[in-house]
Amino acid sequence: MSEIKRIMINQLQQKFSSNDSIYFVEARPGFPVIKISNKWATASISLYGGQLLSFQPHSQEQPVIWLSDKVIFKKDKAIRGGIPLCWPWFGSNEQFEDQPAHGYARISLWELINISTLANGEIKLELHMPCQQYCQEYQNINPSFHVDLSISYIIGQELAIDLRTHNTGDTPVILSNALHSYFNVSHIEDVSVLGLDGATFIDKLLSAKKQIQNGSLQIKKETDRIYLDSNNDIILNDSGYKRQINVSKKGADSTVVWNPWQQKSHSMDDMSDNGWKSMICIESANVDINKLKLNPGQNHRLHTTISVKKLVE
Ligand code: TA6
Repeated sequence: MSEIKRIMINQLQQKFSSNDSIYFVEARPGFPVIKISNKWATASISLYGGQLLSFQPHSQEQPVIWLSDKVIFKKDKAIRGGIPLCWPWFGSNEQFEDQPAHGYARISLWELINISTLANGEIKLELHMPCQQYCQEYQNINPSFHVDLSISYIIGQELAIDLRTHNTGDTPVILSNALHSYFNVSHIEDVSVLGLDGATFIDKLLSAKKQIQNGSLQIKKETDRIYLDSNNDIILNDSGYKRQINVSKKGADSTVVWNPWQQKSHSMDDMSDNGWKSMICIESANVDINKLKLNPGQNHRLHTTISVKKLVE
């Protein structure tokens, strides 16, 4: 690890040592991770990607958020699992094909700005994405794009996330964003997704054909769907873990549902061959027809709250 990276950890420890609910580790040299443990839950957040890696309320025997057991921490590579931040585009960049998939927020090094303890013992963490490498490169090819990004996490009985985008430039910008949340499940065939009934979705595996969701969604094969104008709470019923994960959202008009299934799992170097069986992505997003247009000075907040309760059979 470079000396600069070692200093970073020491500086973080010193700057935020007053809060005894947090400490810092390195996922591997140069990849600082904030570990949180309070009266409600344990969690961890990677400064690389600015993303949450884990969340487990003390009430839960199993983690709520899934992280690959073959996760790779490597520069320019997104972390497989947790809640990667897709921004300022989703999927490939239609205008600049050589740009990284899902944008550059999830492969940038973020700064920890503040940690505070709220009245009921929840821990709030505020992070900011400085415009470095990828961001600067993107501004070089897209000079009118001057947009600032920050995120806050509140770790409590629930997990609350606010992804805030601010157009600091002098021209309108169009962008997409998503909290690409990986949820930990007992077995993909034991879960049911509610809250999408009647929504129009794009099936990315069927040449983006649009269809209407009928009732709840069960996953029986590779699934990659973008639900449009979908801002209901999404409920993930897991009969194996006898729990219900509720994903409520504001400022997120799309919902993305993804499971790679067996063959695609096998093709990914950072996912075990059986990884697909214990995860499902339910993403709070603004993509496709729900893309965002931000005028100069305008802010946007994508909010999601993740909560867990016993499944009522
Ligand atoms: O959110 C679903 C999706 O867009 C899928 O198409 C798949 O590519 C997934 O994201 C994971 O993308 P990643 O770049 O993290 O491998």
